Amino acid sequence: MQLSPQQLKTNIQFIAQQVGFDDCRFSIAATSPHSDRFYEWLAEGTAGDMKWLERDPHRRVDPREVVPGAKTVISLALNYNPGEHPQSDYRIAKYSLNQDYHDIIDGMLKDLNEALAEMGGQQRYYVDTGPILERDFATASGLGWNGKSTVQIHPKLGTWFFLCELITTLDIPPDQAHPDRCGKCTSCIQACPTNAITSPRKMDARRCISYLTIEHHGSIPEALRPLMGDRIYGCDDCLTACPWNKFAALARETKFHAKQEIFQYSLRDFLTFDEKKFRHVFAKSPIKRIKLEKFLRNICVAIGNTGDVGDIELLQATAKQHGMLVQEHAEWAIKEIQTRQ
Ligand code: B12
Ligand code: SF4
Ligand code: SF4
Repeated sequence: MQLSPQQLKTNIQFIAQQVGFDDCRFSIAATSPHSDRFYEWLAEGTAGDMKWLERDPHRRVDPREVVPGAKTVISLALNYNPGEHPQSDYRIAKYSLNQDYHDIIDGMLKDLNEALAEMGGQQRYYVDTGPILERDFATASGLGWNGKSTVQIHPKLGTWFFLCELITTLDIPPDQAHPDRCGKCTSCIQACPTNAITSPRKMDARRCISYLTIEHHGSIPEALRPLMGDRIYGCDDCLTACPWNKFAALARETKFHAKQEIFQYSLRDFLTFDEKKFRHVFAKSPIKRIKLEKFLRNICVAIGNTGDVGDIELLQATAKQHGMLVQEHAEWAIKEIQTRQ
């Protein structure tokens, strides 16, 4: 029996919930209404080292370029709110306190894709790394709205959720877009330690601590280092500031709950990590993606901002043991500590 478009929709939403997603909504596979903003952003050079964003930008703004004959984008949300964790002398973004979301969500999308294929659809599915403006299509589907921080806000989940999507040839009735509920609030813009949100819904990624600690490969610009404080992987300040997180519940997926083991270590402990230890502690974590050198670079910046003379000997030893990148940041940290004294 042929299912009606509305029956297809109800079935897909039911399966998405069974697979574990927290929300599932639909938009028409068409050019993003904000594609101009994306081209502008690229042209201004604010994407920094993320040259992969410049590859085939027309594909990123139009899902029909990715799946010929695509009719619908299915946007899905997965809550990652990791809950409370012990105190530490550093900060790591909430999304990376346990297992890598790419691995978890990929399996969930695979299940959903199989179900859609049985309904007669052809799909491509993505989480994070695919050629699609995930937040624009989530906005179009009414899943939430792009806040002034540029982060997608969900009326129930707040900011703590991942996005992913399936681009499908199935023709499914679209949902209504969600109204923008930021109102006069500017908390996220004020909370940003590096002024990376240059105006509402516009960011200079080169100033964002998430970019500097994760995506940026080389030396961190000296002017920005003091503003990074104790943040060693990602940044949550513009998310934490958002009042829409007031009722955000803990993630159902326990693999996102804060892994207590990470908090056994201090910044000084991290500085002594070698390849083997780094790979062991961050085995399933997204943190392993930045590799040891960049991790140590970030640790040096945090110690430079928060450490004391007791850290100098260890920083000197670290500078001797590692390549130019770590050496330069360790020497900077020593100077910062000495200046503070
Ligand atoms: C590149 C990237 C980054 C870069 C650049 C961030 C950025 N703001 O663009 C860096 C490394 C800095 C980054 C940081 C983070 N990221 Co990131 N990132 C991406 C990625 C891969 C592409 C984003 C992109 O295309 N940017 C281009 C710019 C131009 O897009 P934009 O800022 O969203 O601007 C658009 C809209 O604002 C819109 N627009 C403009 N004006 C208006 C007006 C209205 C009314 C509306 C509706 C829209 C609108 O037009 C613009 C063009 O499309 C996406 C995954 C994906 N494939 O989409 C994940 C993604 C956005 N990141 C994610 C996360 C979790 C983060 C961090 C929270 C991680 C952390 N804790 O450290 C931070 C948040 C920082 C922030 N304030 O955005 C999640 C966000 C989930 C959510 N709820 O929004 C995503 C979707 C990954 C995922 N699959 O879950 N990220
Ligand atoms: S993630 Fe941090 S640095 Fe980046 S825009 Fe938000 S508050 Fe600013
Ligand atoms: S902090 Fe305020 S302005 Fe920023 S995204 Fe949340 S509601 Fe919107």
